[in-house]
Amino acid sequence: IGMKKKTEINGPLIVVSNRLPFVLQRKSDGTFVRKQSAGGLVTAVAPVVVECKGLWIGWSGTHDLDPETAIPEADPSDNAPTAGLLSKQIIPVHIDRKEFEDYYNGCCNGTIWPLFHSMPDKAVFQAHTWKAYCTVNSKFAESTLNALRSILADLDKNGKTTVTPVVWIHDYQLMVAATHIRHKCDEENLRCRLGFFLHIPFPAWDLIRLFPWDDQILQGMLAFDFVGFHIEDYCLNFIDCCCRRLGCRVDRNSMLVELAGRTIHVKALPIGIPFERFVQLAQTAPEYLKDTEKVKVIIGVDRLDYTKGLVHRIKAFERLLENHPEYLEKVSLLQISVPSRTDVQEYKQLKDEMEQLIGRINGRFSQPNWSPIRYIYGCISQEQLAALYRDAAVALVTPLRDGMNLVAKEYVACQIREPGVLILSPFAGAGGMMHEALLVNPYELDEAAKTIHRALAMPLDERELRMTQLRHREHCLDVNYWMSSCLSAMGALKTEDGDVDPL
Ligand code: GDG
Repeated sequence: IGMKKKTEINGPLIVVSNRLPFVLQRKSDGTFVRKQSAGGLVTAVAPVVVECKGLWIGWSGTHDLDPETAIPEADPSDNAPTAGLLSKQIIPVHIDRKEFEDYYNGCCNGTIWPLFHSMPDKAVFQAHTWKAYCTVNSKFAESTLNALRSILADLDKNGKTTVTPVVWIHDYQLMVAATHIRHKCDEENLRCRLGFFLHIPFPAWDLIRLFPWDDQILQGMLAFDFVGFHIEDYCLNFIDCCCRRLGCRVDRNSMLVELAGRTIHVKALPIGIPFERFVQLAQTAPEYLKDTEKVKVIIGVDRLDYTKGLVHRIKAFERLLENHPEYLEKVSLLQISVPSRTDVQEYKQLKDEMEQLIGRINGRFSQPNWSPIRYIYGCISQEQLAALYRDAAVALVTPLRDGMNLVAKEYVACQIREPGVLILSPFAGAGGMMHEALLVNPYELDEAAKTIHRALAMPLDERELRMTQLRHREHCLDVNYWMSSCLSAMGALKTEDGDVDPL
């Protein structure tokens, strides 16, 4: 442990993401307050933006915000990681309701999300939503350019003419924003380094080619200087697409792509979690599972999303109960499903399907004082989440496809008492690195049921051995490590302290 690189930044950083690191909520008197988001990404990135006096550009989470309205400062009692961000460091992008509907529910979540998760049958291709996607990306680009112009004017005024600002754009909502930024930077001779990180998978060429505007996506991504993905497979898919669709010269070993005389650097940077924060929460959180003595709890925690393999998971658990009646009244599955993208049709259908399926299984197996499945449709506090991770005997993390998956990592971080077992899908990015988990193909229901049985019956020494290794890796490769690796890859770090690569 102790592999953290020093994150001393060599210039201003502009972070751009679909959403700001907090959402704005209107109070009854008409003014707005910040409502914090607890994600690991925000926890890692916000302090760096605070430290380098950088900026964060994103949508505010509301269509009601008037462009003239000032962003509220943090409440003095606020101790969230974003509290240090002054209102002048926050730049909201205004998107009207209809445009947002086409851009976000339409193109981002109705087209790109399913396609990039290799589920093309769920993808809807429509010219007008793609148009909205491009328009909104240009809006983000315009805000970024305005910020960049004023940062550069400031730097130049203070004689810091060699300092180059870094623009770091996140995720699949903003894959073509750099096209416009690059064009204007060339035209106006603005210096900046453009970096991008994709949080979801990048699929193979035979899926990307289904997208009618695939060339524009690839060109958009190649307008960056640096493009990061969670794992090497996604990097290689991307490089392959650039080669086949655009005829770029590529170097797969060094992960370089050439376009119009520029060289784009591609790199795998697997995201981690705030490991120590989860350990701390697990140490202090009270017990919520009163009956852990009698009933072993298997936990599942996911956004309610068809990529997460929830229906397959519930069916595998049913198969376990069919094949192993000895678990009746001894084991229960606690599934927490966070409402997500509730305006999109596929998500409404999934909600109904889950409720029916769980109702049927509970009806089939329940006893007066025991039910096989406890289902929460909602969000719980991070403290409660940590306690549940800590006390669950097994975690089922079985997505059909997932960029990385943080739940697998959070579960092992919280395993500070008698170790449990992580069951993980090889189709999550995390599956390629967390070798000591029990890996199972979620589509194979019998195998999945057998794997749950194996986890429940695993001897303590084997559980300890596996969990120790898993926890060690996640502690080393935590979100701070990821953050400094990204900054370093984008050339934004002042010092590299020569740390050994823990892999
Ligand atoms: C995307 C990619 C990639 C969940 N329920 C509750 C709750 N959560 C938190 C978890 C975890 C996060 O939500 C979910 O993260 P995942 O990584 O599992 O999934 P996505 O939302 O799909 O994230 C994914 C990630 O980006 C990062 O790059 O790993 O592959 O799809 O942190 O803890 N948090 C609280 N209550 C809940 O009920 N407080």
